[in-house]
Parts: sequence; C-alpha cells; structure tokens
Amino acid sequence: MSVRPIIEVPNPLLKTISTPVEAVTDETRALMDDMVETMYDANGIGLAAIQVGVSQRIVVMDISPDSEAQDDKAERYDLSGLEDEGVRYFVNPEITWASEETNNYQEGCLSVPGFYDDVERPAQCRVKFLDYHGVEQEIDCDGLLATCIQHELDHLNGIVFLDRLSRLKRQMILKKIRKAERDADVA
Ligand code: QAP
Ligand code: CO
Repeated sequence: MSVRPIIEVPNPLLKTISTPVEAVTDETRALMDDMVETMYDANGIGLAAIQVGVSQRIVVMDISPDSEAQDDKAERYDLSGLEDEGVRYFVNPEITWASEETNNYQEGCLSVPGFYDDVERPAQCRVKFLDYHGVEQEIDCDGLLATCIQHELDHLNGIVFLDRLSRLKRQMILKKIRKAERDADVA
C-alpha cells in the first residue's frame, strides 16, 4: 500500500467524468487500498479515485468516530453518535433515490484544502454499488453518510463542491487559491 499524491483545484483533471469499473479485480483492490491509505494520511473522511488521478468510478470513505484519523477529524466534523463501521468502498455507485428534504452541511474536500462552505443536498438517499469484493449492495443513507456519498459521487462526474456554491463564493475561493499558488511560486 502507498500514499499517492492528491490532485488539487484548479487542476483540470478534477473535471474528468470517470469511467465505470468493469470488474472488481485484485488491481482494483490494490488501488482502493492505496486510496484508503492516502485518505487517512490526509485526515480525510472520503476520497474519489480521480483525486489521485485515476478516472475510475471508485470511492472510499470512513466516517466512523474512531478510525485512524479520529482526533483530527473530530475537530472538524460532528461524528458523535455515528457507529464505528470502519472503511467503506463504493465501486460504480449510483443514487437510486434521493429525498425531497434537504440539509445544509459544511463541506470540505481534500482537493480544496483549507476551504469549507455550506452545501445544500438531499438529506437522505439510497445508493447502489459494488463492494470491495465486487458484490452488489444497496444501502439507505442519511446524515453525514448521505452528504459524503453525494459529494464523492459528484467527483466521479467531474464536480467539486465549489461548483455548488454561489458564483461569488466560488470566485472568491478560486482567487485565494490562485494567489496562494503564485506566492508559492515566487518563494
Ligand atoms: C468530503 O472531505 C466531505 O481542507 C470529504 O485541510 C467533507 O475528507 C463530505 C480535509 C465534509 C461531506 C462533508 C479537508 C482535510 C478533508 C481540508 C474530506 C483539510 C484537511 C476533507
Ligand atoms: Co472532495
């Protein structure tokens, strides 16, 4: 297993529409293992394959309160009351149902480090996917799980959470990112 570099906004690769996985093989599992290691290393709760430059429809997630990155995550997200279900793997995830009811959640993204903002999404959804072993599953999601799976599914369709903010907020954040890039270049 190894930690891979995470691609950040405004890298145009993040706009790629990822391709369905034809079969979950040992190669797929090796990639998923690397993604989990990369996610934990960066103290994340979710990661899509395109964030490490692989345009396959794969997501890994760990929203459990006491996973490896617990302390750091606990500061950022309210994980209280969530059961420890450990790491989850979603291959070819599809939303088969989403609630009318929505909620607002302050989202972040490993590809947009240091920026967080409220995003409105359906509060509950049902997701069909293949698991680590290639077995088809369908689960009902709410709370952080529902928010996170929708955020990660967006990545598979070339969308980052900034695209769901007002134009003004998005432009402000992109401006700050470009300025930080320029400052880093001169330094
Ligand atoms: C997506 O995001 C998500 O800026 C996963 O400095 C987030 O793991 C879905 C992270 C919130 C729903 C709600 C971000 C780590 C991690 C940062 C993440 C940072 C360090 C983001
Ligand atoms: Co993200």
